[in-house]
Amino acid sequence: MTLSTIKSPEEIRRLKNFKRGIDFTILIVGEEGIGKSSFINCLCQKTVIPPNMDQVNPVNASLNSDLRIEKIHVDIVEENSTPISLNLILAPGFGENIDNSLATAKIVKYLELQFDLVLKEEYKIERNQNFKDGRPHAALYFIRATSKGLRELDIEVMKELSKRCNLIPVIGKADSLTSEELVLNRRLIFSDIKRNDIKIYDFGNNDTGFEQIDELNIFENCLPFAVSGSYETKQIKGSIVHVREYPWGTFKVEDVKHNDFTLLRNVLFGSHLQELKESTSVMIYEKYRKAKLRNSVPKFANGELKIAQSPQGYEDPTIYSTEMETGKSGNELENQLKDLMNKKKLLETYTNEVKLLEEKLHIASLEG
Ligand SMILES: Nc1nc2c(ncn2[C@@H]2O[C@H](COP(=O)(O)OP(=O)(O)OP(=O)(O)O)[C@@H](O)[C@H]2O)c(=O)[nH]1
Ligand SMILES: [Mg+2]
Repeated sequence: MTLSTIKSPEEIRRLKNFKRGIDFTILIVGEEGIGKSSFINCLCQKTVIPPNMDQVNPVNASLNSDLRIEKIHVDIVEENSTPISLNLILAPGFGENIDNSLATAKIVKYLELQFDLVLKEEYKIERNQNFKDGRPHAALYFIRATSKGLRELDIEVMKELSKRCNLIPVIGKADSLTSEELVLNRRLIFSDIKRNDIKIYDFGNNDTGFEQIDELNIFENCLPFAVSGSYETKQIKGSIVHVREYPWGTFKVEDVKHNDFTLLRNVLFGSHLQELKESTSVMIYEKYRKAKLRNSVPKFANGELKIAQSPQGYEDPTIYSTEMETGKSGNELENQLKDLMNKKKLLETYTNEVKLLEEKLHIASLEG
């Protein structure tokens, strides 16, 4: 091997990353017909969900009722960039009932289950090499622009999502709004978000390189992102773009002057990808883990071993049920603690014996 054939560390790192790809998971929630599938199609730059099809095959459908959780895997491979192994989590059936509180609860249950599975994995001595981390790194919530701000359902689900995900609010079908209507809707939705104390993802709290070009206030003016999607493509100036044709002209999905689609895509797949992943494991999951352990770590009350059943701050214990609490892991933890207490008692006995011997020695030395 000659010196010229040895790759630089940076090159090796890049090649390794390229081979492995970056895992990224997005949860997409929104009422029926708001443009989710069309948006996903543009986001992935390929037909992921065929047009006029409600959804693709329910792979790994985990909840069987009006609201289902479906997962789609897509490899995003683009020239000169690390491939993204993208997992999309969809919730078809959301918002279609009169009482949608159950739908929100089901999404919450699914998200908490993903946290619990990670927590359970962390507890293991022998980790599962093929464990798939299902925690979404971003949750896109599609809002219908009604010129009245958020609806009760939007508030309810956004509140719950924001506790468990990096929530990014999105206004769907942006092309159907005039610029004045968009400004009004953005203002109303944003003030409802603030008034209801919904914690959306904080774009200002990161080092993404955006500061250098003073584009941070882009996010302030663009929240919620107003996006459009389409299945129709057209060749314009040598490149294929997604379009929506109107009598007044052609609306181009990828055109930054027409809507925020490209900005949002860049945020998800570029500028904020790592930050969204870090924030998920360092902030969101950590908060959940602490709350969960604080309540499930065995406590001794009157000499009795007790294990609390539901995590504080993550309400609704009725929908909360995991193996961690009910099954093997709880018992394992209990046994470990009993073992620890026995050892502690033994240590106390030895310490007392040593103390006694020391005292005897001291007395003997005085007498002698
Ligand atoms: N004007 C406009 N129409 C859109 C846009 N995106 C989708 N549509 C249309 O809205 C209808 C529903 O679009 P979908 O993308 O299937 O919406 P969806 O949210 O996936 O719908 P469900 O899967 O049924 O919940 C279709 O007729 C689309 O052509 C958009 O950005 N602007
Ligand atoms: Mg759809």
